[in-house]
Amino acid sequence: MSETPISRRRLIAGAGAGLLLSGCDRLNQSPAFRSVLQQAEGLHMASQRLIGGREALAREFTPADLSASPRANGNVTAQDEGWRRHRDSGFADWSLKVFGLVERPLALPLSALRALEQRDQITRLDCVEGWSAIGQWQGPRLATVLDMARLQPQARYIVFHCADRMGAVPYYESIDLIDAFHPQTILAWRMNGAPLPESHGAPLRLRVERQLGYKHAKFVMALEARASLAGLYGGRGGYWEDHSDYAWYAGV
Ligand SMILES: Nc1nc2c(c(=O)[nH]1)N[C@H]1C(S)=C(S)[C@@H](COP(=O)(O)O)O[C@H]1N2
Ligand SMILES: [Mo]
Repeated sequence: MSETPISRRRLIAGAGAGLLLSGCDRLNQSPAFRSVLQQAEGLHMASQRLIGGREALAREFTPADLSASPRANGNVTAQDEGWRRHRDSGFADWSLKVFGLVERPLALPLSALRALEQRDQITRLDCVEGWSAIGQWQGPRLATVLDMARLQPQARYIVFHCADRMGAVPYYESIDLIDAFHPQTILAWRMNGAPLPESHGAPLRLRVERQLGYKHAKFVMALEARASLAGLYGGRGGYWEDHSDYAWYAGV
């Protein structure tokens, strides 16, 4: 009986395979991530995740910690004409598109997103400009939606296409599969107990709790699974990454 922990420690110390066996059980439950793990790059990402702690959870707060008047930053409305029509009809016929390297492209109305298993979390957004805000966010895990769409094995990044523009250029962002399958990464349609307000990215925004504010794409219209960020606008994976010195990976 007392031998089990020792042999487990030996296994972990002994080999990368041991690390995978001991540490990846939760991620392994996702069929999409399993197909990634079957490849060399997937193995590399998995060890990075264990060493760098990217699977660690962001701090969650209590209702007493909620910001009294949460700031809205960047664009507080969207210019896309389709989005404007949907806003004017309460997003009743709006749907989230899922396309790219998926077996099953999807168009999910808000009712479908609301019917999925939900996460409800009180978390803090840290903006690179030096302020932060604590809010309550609800929505399905991004992982749930990606598993419905079934990622193809070449998929490495999830890109978020937004309805707002910076000048002539739409806002866009991207994350890798470690953050995409992180348990706190959600597609939030509800903030502080009410439908997501326009200024915070109605009808749907990304919450990627281990990264800075500019990664939390608002006004999300579509998700695209890609093998590479090359060929996506400037190739650096996000609007600010392409137009400033902001890093693509912005861990907090
Ligand atoms: N589509 C879109 N998403 C965006 C932005 C934006 O201008 N457009 N601004 C980003 C920045 S810099 C921050 S700090 C957060 C602000 O989120 P909030 O408005 O809910 O506070 O949204 C991020 N997501
Ligand atoms: Mo920001």
